[in-house]
Amino acid sequence: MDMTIEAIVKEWEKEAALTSRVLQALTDDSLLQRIIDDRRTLGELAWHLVTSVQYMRALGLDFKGVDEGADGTDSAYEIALEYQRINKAMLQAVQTQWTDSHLHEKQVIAGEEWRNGESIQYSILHQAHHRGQMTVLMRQAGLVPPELYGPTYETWADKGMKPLK
Ligand code: NI
Repeated sequence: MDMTIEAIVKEWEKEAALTSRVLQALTDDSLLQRIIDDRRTLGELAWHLVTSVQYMRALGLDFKGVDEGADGTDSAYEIALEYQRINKAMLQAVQTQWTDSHLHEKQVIAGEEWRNGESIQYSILHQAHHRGQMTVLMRQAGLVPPELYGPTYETWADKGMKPLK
């Protein structure tokens, strides 16, 4: 990916659309699904993707984060809505507050030097990582995950093809 605002915003929008697709497929009941007792629930992972966008403020971007004290919700609809809001606010901040040169500026994050553009790429991959976890929990909750990077079991079958093993 080019280190330009245009390229990064385009990539982010594409990946955020996939995250939104996952969030919109959740039901309120499914939010309590977890793999084992002391691990994060599907709802906690979903909320984590909302708050992880907020961390982009640590790069110097100024936009409204989640409300003070908000620690998730039991409404899948609200989580999906808040994700869309914060995502739009973050992208608007990138487009109005940064130029391409900001993407090359370095900041120390958790003891390591990161260029801002790298931090954004990392955050894009971080979302993909958690989407993967979420689609497994969705299956366990009896939901059908949406297509993300290719066909799902159901969409293979819909096309009259044998799902891959
Ligand atoms: Ni994470």
